[in-house]
Amino acid sequence: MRIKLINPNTTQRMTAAMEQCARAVVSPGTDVVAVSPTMGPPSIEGYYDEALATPGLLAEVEAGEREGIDGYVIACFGDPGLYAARELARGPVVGIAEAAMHAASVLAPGFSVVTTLSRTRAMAWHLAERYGMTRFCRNVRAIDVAVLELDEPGSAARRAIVDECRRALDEDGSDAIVLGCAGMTSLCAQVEDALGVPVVDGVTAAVKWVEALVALRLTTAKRGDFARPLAKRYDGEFARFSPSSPASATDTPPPVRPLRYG
Ligand code: 2AL
Repeated sequence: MRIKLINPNTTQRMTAAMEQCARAVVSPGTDVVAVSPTMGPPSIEGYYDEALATPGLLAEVEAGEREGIDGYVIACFGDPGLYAARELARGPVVGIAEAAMHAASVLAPGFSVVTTLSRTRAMAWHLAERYGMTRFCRNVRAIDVAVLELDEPGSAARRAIVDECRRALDEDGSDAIVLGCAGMTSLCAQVEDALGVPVVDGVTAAVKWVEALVALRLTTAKRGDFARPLAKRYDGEFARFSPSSPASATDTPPPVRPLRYG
């Protein structure tokens, strides 16, 4: 199977780091294709960044449908464009915040999210509400390190994350941590070793979830809210995003694949 991991920001080194972590967790026979759009913000740190990252992300999903991709991961903690991507995709689409929060909710009675900038804390709370996770999400904390500073040489990010996680465990009544940025993926194992509690990275959690759904031959429902967008002509620079007619090849049902275990 082929899973497309889309980093909706344009920073290739982040995409490459995520690809490495994703490839380390998938089963033999699963290929992870990691991409970032050619247009959009280099990091996503607010609603405006999210909005302008979304067209490039959706173009990658539409291209994936032509490439025969089986499922998608949206690898940014705001899960930008998640529902729009589901309208385009035949296979499952999972966001990393969605995957990480759901995973943490079965590992511990309560978790804290530790994210990058304070300004994105409310975004994470909105996602917890959207996913029915407020029962489990005890707090959303920020280290106030910008996304692109996380992996800078000599960055104090790992130390800042561990310190904030310790405060979360002491003060929030949480027993697990959700890492609140795709740029934290490669730090996950070190943070978990330092803390001794479950630390969930959404990139790897989402990749394994998509892999499981595809192995179960489950696809995105094409009745109702996630049906293909209605065909119409968009104006101006968005003309190339105009949804095609519902009778297009992308609406033919997926081929039935045999169930495969192992
Ligand atoms: C993110 C993320 O995961 N990638 C990005 O560019 N911004 N989210 C965040 N809260 O820092």
